[in-house]
Amino acid sequence: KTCILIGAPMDAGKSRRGCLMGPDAYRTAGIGAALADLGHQVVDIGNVAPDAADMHADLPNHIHQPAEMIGWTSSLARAAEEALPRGLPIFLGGDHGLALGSVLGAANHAAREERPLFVLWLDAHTDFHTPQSTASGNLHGAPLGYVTGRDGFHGFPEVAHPIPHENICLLGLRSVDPDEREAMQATNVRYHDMRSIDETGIARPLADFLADVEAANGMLHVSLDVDFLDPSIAPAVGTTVPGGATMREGHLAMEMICDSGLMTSLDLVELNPFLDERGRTAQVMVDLAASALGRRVFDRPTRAYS
Ligand code: DIR
Ligand code: MN
Ligand code: MN
Ligand code: MN
Repeated sequence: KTCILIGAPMDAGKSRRGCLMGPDAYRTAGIGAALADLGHQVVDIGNVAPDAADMHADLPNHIHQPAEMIGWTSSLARAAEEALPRGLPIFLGGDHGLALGSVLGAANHAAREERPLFVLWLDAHTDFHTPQSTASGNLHGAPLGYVTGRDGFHGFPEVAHPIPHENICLLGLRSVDPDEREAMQATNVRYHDMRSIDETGIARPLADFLADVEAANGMLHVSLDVDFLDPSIAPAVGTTVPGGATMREGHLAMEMICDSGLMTSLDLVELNPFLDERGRTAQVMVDLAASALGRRVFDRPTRAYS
């Protein structure tokens, strides 16, 4: 594959600073070499900047950096649309606000290809807010609200191809705000909290989802939030929540994604290198990306989950 690294040094999706150092932390941790060692062609296009944009008077006052969020959304959607015809874009975040743009661009590309887009969201949080429902004002908690076409994203690029709820699968949930919970429970989004992963394992819901992506000839965008993982193995994130995915659950999910051959774009988000020692969490994220792109101990004769 051709892996296209796209740096998104964005911090606008929340108040705590540091995620803007993420792209360079991933580069320093060797993401390029790790993917090249797996036989991929790696193109690093460097860092994207936000478009100039104005805030919109209809957005609530408590929204953090609204103009920057609008500008990042349009520039990253364009970056996604430019990269997807040439290879597999990997967005090096930056906070999860980058996914308003990366998923919007992937949805526009999939529509052009006349294929459905599916989204796998690996996160402690549902990120299903609207600008009106978010209490924090941090739009890193709103990308799934935006790309599914929820109302209230005034001034943001139009979502011409909203992702159908049934094309979305979330794994790892354990911190869901009341408004998001009500809104999500009213949909047929496939949301799996940590209890459900404890009960069934992570392989079963993921295998079911991947089988549906394949049956629909879908494209698959994977959005990996650092806080999907347990803070004991991935501490460098501003919103740690105890009780997250283990290292083995993370790698199993990534290896299954690789076996499926379905992933067409990937976000690595919410890494805050300022909260870490010696780039430990960046290294974990690079290793997970490598598993999603072919690193393994032994090959499997058939898919382990079929
Ligand atoms: C929280 C945090 N639900 C909010 N969201 C995060 O501010 O809306 N998403 N951290 O990954
Ligand atoms: Mn998130
Ligand atoms: Mn999160
Ligand atoms: Mn409007």
